[in-house]
Amino acid sequence: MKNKRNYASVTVLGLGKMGTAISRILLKEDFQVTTWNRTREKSYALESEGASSAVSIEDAIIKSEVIIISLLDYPSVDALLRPVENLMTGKLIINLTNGSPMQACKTAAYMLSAGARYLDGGIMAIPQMLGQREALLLFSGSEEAFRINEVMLTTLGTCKFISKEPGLAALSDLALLTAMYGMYSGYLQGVALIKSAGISASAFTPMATQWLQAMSKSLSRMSEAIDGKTYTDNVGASLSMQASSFENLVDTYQTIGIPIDLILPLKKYMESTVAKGYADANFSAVFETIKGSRP
Ligand code: FVH
Repeated sequence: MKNKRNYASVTVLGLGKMGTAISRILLKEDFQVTTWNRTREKSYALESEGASSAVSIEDAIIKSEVIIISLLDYPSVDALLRPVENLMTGKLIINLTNGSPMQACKTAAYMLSAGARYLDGGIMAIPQMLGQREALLLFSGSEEAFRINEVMLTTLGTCKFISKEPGLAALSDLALLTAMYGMYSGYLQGVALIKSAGISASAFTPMATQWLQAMSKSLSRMSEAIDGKTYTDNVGASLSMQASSFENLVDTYQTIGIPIDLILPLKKYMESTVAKGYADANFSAVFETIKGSRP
């Protein structure tokens, strides 16, 4: 096992819910943690747990070789760090702020030109999950910096290096969030239907969980069908059948008078995929209608 403490101190910029959770885990793992937050009061609790609060952003950067950033958004990161670029030489910047791939690439470029190494990260976890294996952290940028700091980063969760291309952790993060929002919107739409019959969300949820867990197993088969364009192999539920039964779903919501806006767009995509000749394919063929111009 590599030594976790191969540098004196880690600085955490941003003590929102996530930055506070990150600092707390690093403290528990015996790292020397320096913190900085725009609103000073948020650092008091961590001070009593052993963190040292920087008196200024300059002080926060000077104190450590490794700077972890967890701010609300990239404009806040840029506004904070652009004026102190001259202090970045030799530092490793690990930016865990959520953003777009374009923002990540832009920030990587100015950090590199300021003489820093840059790792962009996406956290696929809520603060309460941090420090557990279920928390997934995605990284892109300097692979060397990732490998050197992997032991420290792994104290936060399961870490995966995606690519040297700095924007790809952010892109992967957004793709995973897309999948999560699809699940949440389907769940909420289903709750709206079930509650119209006086059945509680709590009674519905164990059934929904069992169903979604079972169906999540089909994702790997879908991925194979998409990558290999083998949409008609081993079809258990044809797209034309699913497009037909989707009518029942729409009819029921409309009759009861519940808006179906969250999932109604699927109807159009299923129908146009069938019209393209994929009637006998499985559901993954809808990808052929939603994909961009890239293969
Ligand atoms: N919380 C979560 O579940 C998700 C999990 C996945 C990753 N996200 C991203 O993590 C970033 C931080 O999220 P957060 O939950 O910690 O957010 P807040 O609790 O709202 O804290 C925001 C911090 O950002 C500071 N801040 C905001 N604007 C500025 C600014 N212009 N200059 C300097 N600092 C700024 C704010 O400071 P203050 O309000 O306490 O003074 C907080 O430290 C985020 O990208 C999530 O998408 C979290």
